[in-house]
Amino acid sequence: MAPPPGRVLLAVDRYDPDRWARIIGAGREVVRERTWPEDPSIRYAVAWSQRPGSLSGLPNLKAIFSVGAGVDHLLADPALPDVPIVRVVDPDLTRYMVEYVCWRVLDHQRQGRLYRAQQAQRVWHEPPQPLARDVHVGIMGLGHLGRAAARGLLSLGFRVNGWSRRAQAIDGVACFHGREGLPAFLSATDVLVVLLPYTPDTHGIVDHGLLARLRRDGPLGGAVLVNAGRGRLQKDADILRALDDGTLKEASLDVFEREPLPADSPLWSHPRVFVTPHAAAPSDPNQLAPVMLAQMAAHDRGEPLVNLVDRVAGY
Ligand code: NDP
Ligand code: OXD
Repeated sequence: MAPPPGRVLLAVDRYDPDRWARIIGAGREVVRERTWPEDPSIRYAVAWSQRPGSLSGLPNLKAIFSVGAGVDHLLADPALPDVPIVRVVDPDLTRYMVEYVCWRVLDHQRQGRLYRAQQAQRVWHEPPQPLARDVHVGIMGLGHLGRAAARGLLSLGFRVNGWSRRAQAIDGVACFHGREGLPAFLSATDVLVVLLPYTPDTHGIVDHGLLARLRRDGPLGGAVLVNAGRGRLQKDADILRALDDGTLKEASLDVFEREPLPADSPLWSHPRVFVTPHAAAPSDPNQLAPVMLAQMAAHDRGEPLVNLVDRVAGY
């Protein structure tokens, strides 16, 4: 008789844990808490921002599945067990991110803020309109999401630059890499789109010094920031300073140093900031949980896991 499939420990504090439990529970027994400390029945964990130590000491744990594309929330746990980590790479999540990036870049290019203000004042005025082909969008992070966003922006006619850790080649994209490639990348960029993972290397990278290197004399009349990567890539106070001293014209921020964004943050009411609540590309258990269950079953049959995290690189 085949052994019963191992149980799944669900350690998710976001994205509606009850829904995750229900959908994963259709394929495997799910536990929200261990029955005893070294519970041998647990074979997989599905996690987002788990309590530190809550996945350690499980003798039969085979892999951890991140509920998100980013895994900084998992790696922050000093007692994270040394098993493979599978992250989300999913066409629907990618599509959401491409939509978010194109929406925000188009809104900045087509002067959405100005028209909203004009409408509020009943002003009928058509300012000069910059062409997409004159706007250079620079994407920090050329992974699954950055590359897809680049293709979306190219299809809208924007010029696209990209920056990554290692050298990359993408048709139609001017690619830069490494710290040495950063100054040239920034000085050729009007709209900076941040799609990096949060790692020790990228911590606080979007600071005033970096923003000051963006092109400010381009067709938008100033530099623009769009961050949908992680909040701790940026320094919120530096963004405010850059907006107020003319370094930045506008920003669209989906992520923040502290989330939820504290009610007293000046970013909420800044007239040139567009805030969304870490909603650029949600992880939907309807799509993602069946894929995780299929990977668990394949792994139980001896097949390799896919979309594994490189723990040394941190993403
Ligand atoms: P990938 O791992 O596929 O790609 C990461 C990219 O970042 C790679 O191009 C990598 O370079 C680059 N990178 C990493 N470290 C550095 C560094 N030190 N210097 C320069 N480049 C670096 O990630 P995804 O594209 O799938 O996702 C990116 C991030 O988006 C996630 O980590 C997550 O934080 C965020 N995210 C946010 C969401 C939201 O709703 N706001 C939803 C989903 C994800 P290289 O190509 O050389 O490896
Ligand atoms: C993710 C996220 O990393 O939702 O997928 O931020």
